[in-house]
Amino acid sequence: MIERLLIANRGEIAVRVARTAKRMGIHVIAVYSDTDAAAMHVAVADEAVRIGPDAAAESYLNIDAVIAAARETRADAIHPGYGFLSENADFADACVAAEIRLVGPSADAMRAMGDKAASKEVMSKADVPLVPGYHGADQDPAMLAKQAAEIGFPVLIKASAGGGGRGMRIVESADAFDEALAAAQREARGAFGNDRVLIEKYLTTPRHIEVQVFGDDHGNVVHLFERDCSLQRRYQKVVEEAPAPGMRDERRAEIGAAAVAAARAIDYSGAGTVEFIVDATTDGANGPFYFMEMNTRLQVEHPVTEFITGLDLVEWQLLVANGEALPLEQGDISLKGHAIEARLYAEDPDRDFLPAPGHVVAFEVPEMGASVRIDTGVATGDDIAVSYDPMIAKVIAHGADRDGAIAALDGLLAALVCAGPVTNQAFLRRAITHPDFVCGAVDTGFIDRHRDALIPLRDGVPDGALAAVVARLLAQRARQAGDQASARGEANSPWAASDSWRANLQNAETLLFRDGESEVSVCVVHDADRVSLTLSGGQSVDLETGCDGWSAFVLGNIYFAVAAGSQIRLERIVAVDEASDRAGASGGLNAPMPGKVVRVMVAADEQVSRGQTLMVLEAMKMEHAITAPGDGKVAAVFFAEGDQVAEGAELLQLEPVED
Ligand code: MV4
Repeated sequence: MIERLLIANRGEIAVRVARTAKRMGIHVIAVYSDTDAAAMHVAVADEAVRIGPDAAAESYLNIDAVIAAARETRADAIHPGYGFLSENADFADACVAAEIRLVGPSADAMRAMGDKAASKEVMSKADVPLVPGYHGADQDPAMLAKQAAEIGFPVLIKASAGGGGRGMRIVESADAFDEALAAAQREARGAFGNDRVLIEKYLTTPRHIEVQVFGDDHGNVVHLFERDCSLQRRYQKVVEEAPAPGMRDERRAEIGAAAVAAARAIDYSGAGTVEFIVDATTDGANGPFYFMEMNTRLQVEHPVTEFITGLDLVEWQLLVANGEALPLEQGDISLKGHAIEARLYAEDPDRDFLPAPGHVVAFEVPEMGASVRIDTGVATGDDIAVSYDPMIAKVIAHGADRDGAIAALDGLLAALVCAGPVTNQAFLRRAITHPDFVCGAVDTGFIDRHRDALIPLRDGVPDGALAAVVARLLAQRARQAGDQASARGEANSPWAASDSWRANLQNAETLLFRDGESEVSVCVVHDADRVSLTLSGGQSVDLETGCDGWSAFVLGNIYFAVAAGSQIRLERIVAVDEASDRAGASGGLNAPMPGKVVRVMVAADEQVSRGQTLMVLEAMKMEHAITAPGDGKVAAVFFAEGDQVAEGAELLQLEPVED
């Protein structure tokens, strides 16, 4: 019986695995890199071990460090989660050598499925359908060209060792073949150190449909139905659902049986996923299906399967690792309702979904219920690190039917507050409410095809967002004024009153913000009993009633307005006269962007004058000076030269000069 489980992972999956393990009475051991020392996955564990610095190669991918941590903590099993070491056969061997159970399949099963051409050979022998193609060892270019012609154009050349679209080339006609082959081989050699390729008939409208399978060490194999993961960008999934929209029960039974045959062909034990590609040209999810690859681990999107089956897949993994038989037979497993998962990423849809790591200023999760679930390893105040995957959370909803699931997921995405990093939150809402998604017309081209509708250009800053930002700014000033007053022992002074934040009450003040490339100005008008804004369009907005559902968060001089899953980032442009207006500079100075500290020019207790350069950051190959906003004294310096800093990180603390 597993009593002490080490989880060799981080983030939401480590938190997820810990939840079930603890419920089963298992002692949970976390591992962490330096940057993760205070992460949620460490906090939820019973015990935690540092395994190395931030670089994954030196921590979460370091087999020796993980095994040493397991030995040191007397773990009797290791759960690898997904990614990192989860499909690493050498790691599986190392676990065997250390006499620690790995919650996962054998090293042999991992090796059998690790190479695309080899895995297709195994599946072909087991009568699992394959895309018409060639996956032999003979790589003579003339022979490959002949194979392509026999298959019929268009064909797809794929790297045998590949993944993630690298080393892949579509070839439309015979005369383009030789050049495409050379390019695919070059790319494969560079990416995988192996230039072997396979050639397949190219499907122009494919769906990615995968089947969850489970095996045990007693010869039982079952499937837990399929998931449709067709919504992808950069060959990475963003929305996954179960069951596949429009798939008929008969086809469901066929694809499930094919997946079970695939797992049996390699004596599979534990949780696995058999990926198929479905030709959705004429009959949607019911088109012909072909084996693509098998993933020998638990997958990111397992929660949708848990929702429709009512099962806990991590519990099943732990039971199988204990040597027990699967808890249910195929006939006892039934499908209920529909579930959809959306992956919330720190990435910028406007920049082709480039990762956008940053500081999480606010992460507020709505109340969970029986049909909604958010899996995350992130909390307010965390940084989405550059070193790892930028996924923030998985947002999942279950409904009696697909429409119910869409409505519940959209409501959940609208209620979730995530301020700070640029995210795909608004994009996700648009994707799952797009008419084509709602009617089940999904395929792998969905996001590209609907790019304009899913990623619209924003036209200015909504009045409500601006009102929320100004309200936040005024509240902050009032609090600071109050703090200064109470520090002077003047609890009831006018400084403490929020409606008169300055002794010399100004009737009107212009605030300036940067919104991307453009500037936004707003005039704040203080009347006797109310504050209103005059916007650049001339319209007047009452500060108290005009926020229109927006709320705002602040980090240094950057304001984040959020409403219903959308976020607007405004950078305050502080006029020089306000800085000199203050008695002195005081408070924190924050990094305006993620970067590296290249120079630290002051030390604690040093007197500084307004405009003096205190620190130099390097970001995106450019240097940015951090200067003193006024005369003061350095209270603390939080970083040294060479340190990496997250956006918004407090760099130095200044205090006013004593009179
Ligand atoms: C294909 C295909 C069309 N025809 N194979 C992309 C990544 C790799 N895992 C398999 N991929 C594809 N293989 C044939 N014969 C189209 C894709 C493909 C794709 C597949 C699943 C999900 C998203 C995709 C996006 C573009 C292309």
